Amino acid sequence: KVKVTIDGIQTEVPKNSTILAAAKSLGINIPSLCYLNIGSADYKNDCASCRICVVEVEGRKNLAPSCATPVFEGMNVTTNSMRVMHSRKTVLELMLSDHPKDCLACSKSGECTLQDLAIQFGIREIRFEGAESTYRKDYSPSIIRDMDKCIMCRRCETMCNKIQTVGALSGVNRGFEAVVAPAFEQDLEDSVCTYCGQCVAVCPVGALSEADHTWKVVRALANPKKKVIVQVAPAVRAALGEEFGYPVGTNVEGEMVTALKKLGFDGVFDTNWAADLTIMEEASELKARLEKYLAGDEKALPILTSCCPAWVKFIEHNFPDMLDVPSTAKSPQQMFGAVAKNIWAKEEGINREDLVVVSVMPCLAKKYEAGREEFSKDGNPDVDISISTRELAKLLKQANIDLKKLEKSKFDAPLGDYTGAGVIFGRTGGVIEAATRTAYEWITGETLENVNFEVLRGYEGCRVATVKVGDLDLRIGIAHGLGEARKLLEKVKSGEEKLHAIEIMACKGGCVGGGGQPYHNGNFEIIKKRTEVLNNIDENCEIRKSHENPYIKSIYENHLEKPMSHKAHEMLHTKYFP
Ligand code: HC1
Ligand code: SF4
Repeated sequence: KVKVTIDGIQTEVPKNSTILAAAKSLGINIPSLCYLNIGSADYKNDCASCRICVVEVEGRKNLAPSCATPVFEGMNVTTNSMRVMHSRKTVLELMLSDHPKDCLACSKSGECTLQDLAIQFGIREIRFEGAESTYRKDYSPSIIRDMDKCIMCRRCETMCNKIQTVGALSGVNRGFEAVVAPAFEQDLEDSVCTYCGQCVAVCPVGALSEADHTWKVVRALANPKKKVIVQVAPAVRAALGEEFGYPVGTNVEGEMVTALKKLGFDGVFDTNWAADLTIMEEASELKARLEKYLAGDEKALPILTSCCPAWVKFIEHNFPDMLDVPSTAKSPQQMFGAVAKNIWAKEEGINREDLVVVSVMPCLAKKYEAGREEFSKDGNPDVDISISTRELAKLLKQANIDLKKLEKSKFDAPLGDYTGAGVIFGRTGGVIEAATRTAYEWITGETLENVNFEVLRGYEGCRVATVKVGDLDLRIGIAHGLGEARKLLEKVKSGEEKLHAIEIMACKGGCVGGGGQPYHNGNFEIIKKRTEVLNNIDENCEIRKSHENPYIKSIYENHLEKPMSHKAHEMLHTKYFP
């Protein structure tokens, strides 16, 4: 520990602390912009490019960026001298000099850190007349890049390169021409981007935002010729409340269902239900591949989960020789769409073309997934429109629907009834835990008494655990965050790690930390609280194994015969493309 004095207050802090962290421990919040720390040293952007967090250090001539300056014994820091405040304000004014002034119409208005700082520092005029850059906007299926708004904070680069190891974004050009872009300034759509949306999640301004589809939903709802139904992903209910002033970690499922009914959807259903269906197919596939493996076909395992579309795009780009490893089961979003359009619509007497399936997802890659060609029939997609948790919040606010004023209600039957196994899909380790609950019973023929596989839980980026299934020690790997996924897959590929089953989610924490969730600004504690919401729902579900879901059973009896049947294959499975 070292003794430091900050704004006249003495304290002791760990040796390697930065001034920013030391000040925070005293309750002094030094304003910052580019800095980002989501709980670990390798999950950090401390390039000190913005210079908003500068402070005075006694004995040092120049102001020091507090995010990147370590403390030393006897250090004396002033965070609020006239010189510091003047410097911060000037830096802000310089940033604003070439920043577009269309704040009113910006996608980030109201949630922009630069705007917040301009308010905090009372900027009333921009003293420096600067030229403004004029990059073309880049529209991809999931993400819009508006680089005129980029302040070169490098958060997206850190996220994409260091944490996700995708390498889709980096700084190109020099001086005024400098911009963060894919290689050769190509469009995101032509790059290796996975649409994980994590760059959007950390962009402090409006340079990166989701492709906003809220008005597509409004138009569909207003069209009297269309029946419009909605499915909501597991993780949405654990975070939507944050946009309406609920404490972080509040389950707003009931209020959310009421809100969606008020918006006018003809059916309010749950992706959790389809997650149960996914488990039926995935657990069957695991069992079948395990049998082959035990009969000597070493290549039959490991099996990889395939419900995360950013992860799927990542393996297609980066491990094209491993495309026989993921389960062929479609994601719950797509299984829901396929069942809704091919079975439910028929039962309800609705033509496929007259049914609009909307999904609310914590994820931006789900927009891209919904648009993949293999998930449509004669040009009509199984899922028509996908919006994020943030977009749903905006839509509800535009429609004067305040979640806090609503009673709870229940999802519509039958595509709304789910088990505890379905809801934990939304957190890291949940998909494989759900699959294990079902596979255990199918492989051993015994009833699983304790469904909580604690060994599969936790927040470590990459973890390996062994689960006893009868005589078999099933070795399971779990990774969240694409960087961790890459490391794990490389070990599997080289033979260093021998696993039977693997779950990969592109975002830290799984879907609860998805790129379409309310901004958490690098605070992993928020992601943990959302995780607890899903675990609590699971704990309180009467049925906690997917194969015991009554409507799942009946859909096989009436339409799909059994998991992995020819019909199930046609409707619920997919292919991957290098
Ligand atoms: Fe997910 Fe999934 S859990 S991918 O994380 O398999 O997005 O929540 O909807 O499809 O169910 C996301 C969440 C979601 C799918 C499910
Ligand atoms: Fe990189 Fe993900 Fe952003 Fe694409 S969406 S640029 S992969 S961080």
